[in-house]
Amino acid sequence: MNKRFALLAVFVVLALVLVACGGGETTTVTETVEVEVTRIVEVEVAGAAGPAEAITFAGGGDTLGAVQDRGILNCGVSGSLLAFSFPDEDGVMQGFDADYCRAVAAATLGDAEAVEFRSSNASERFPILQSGEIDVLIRNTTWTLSRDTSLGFNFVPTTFYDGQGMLVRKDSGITTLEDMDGGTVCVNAGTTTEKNLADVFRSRGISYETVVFAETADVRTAYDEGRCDGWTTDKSGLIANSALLTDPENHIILEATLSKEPLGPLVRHGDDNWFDIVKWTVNCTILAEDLGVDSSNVDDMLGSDDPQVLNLLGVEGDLAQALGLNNDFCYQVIKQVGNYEEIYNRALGPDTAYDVPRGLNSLWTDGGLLYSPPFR
Ligand SMILES: N[C@@H](CCC(=O)N[C@@H](CS)C(=O)NCC(=O)O)C(=O)O
Repeated sequence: MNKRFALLAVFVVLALVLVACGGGETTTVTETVEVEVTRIVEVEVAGAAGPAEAITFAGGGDTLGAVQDRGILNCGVSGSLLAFSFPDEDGVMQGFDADYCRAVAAATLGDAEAVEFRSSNASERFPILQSGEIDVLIRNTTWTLSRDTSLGFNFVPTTFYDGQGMLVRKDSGITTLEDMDGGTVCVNAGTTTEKNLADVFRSRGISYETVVFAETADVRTAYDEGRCDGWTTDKSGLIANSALLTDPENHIILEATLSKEPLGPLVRHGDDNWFDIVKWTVNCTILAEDLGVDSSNVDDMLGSDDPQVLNLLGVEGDLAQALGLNNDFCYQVIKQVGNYEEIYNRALGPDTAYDVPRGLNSLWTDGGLLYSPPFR
């Protein structure tokens, strides 16, 4: 038991006043949750629509110590987004985001399966991270300025570069956003999606009405039943979700991309060490792909002649000690979960129903945006 940060299981009633994603609106959320509190930090949140409000959240402290004492990583996911986090027929959470939860567990606990997945809709996801109910949120969440600052989070390097798209029925005759003038659009509440839709349609002079739901299943049903002309969200979400429509082949995603949606893990403000750990876990998966290290050859790679590989896998040096981790943390990630390419392909690659081209999610050497700083 870490004496410095002995954990207390307490009931905390939190009245959180949050700036809705993208700013401009405020949402009042009252939550009663059981949380493990290491230290309480008071922060001022400057809401876009009013004076600064005080929120209390379980920030700071020793998240690594808490995770290791617990022996389990509490990881927030969507839980209802195919390819990213969705339970399989045995109830096991699968997908790209779920595997990044496993990567953090492998790095910090040496066991990729030591994860408690906490499902959340778009509006719940931030309160459960602020309250300490989860240690990290890995839930197709877009890195924005307001989330990175006033909401009190730190985003690690992006794991999936996405953009907002629009799904329409093939027989609707709609081929451009302008064709949607006067129409209706189905959208998820509490997302960047709502705000981007308003910005793009206003700037292009397109009039429209929204039909808004908290749960994606309700958005999908409404669109499927013809209550909306279009359904807008991250393109990855449209690709995955459209598989659940009654007639998936009768719909198309328009060419237009309405926004940039850099998706990736985030942690609370106030614990730089934990921020570094999640950040270098992601970097480990990217650099491993870059150096040709994967789960099938990682044991052989322990005998590599390449000093970069030896540093990455912790065979030489003691870089991981500065993170408070074992020197083999990245070895464990690659051995148990795989490098970026393996994680991507398992969820979205050519052998899946989605077959999403890597595009911006290629390594920098292949014209993409994935680039890990050195393990030095
Ligand atoms: N990336 C956007 C949108 C994220 C989002 O919540 N998308 C919906 C539609 S794909 C979703 O994840 N739904 C699954 C769920 O509600 O669990 C954001 O961060 O605001």
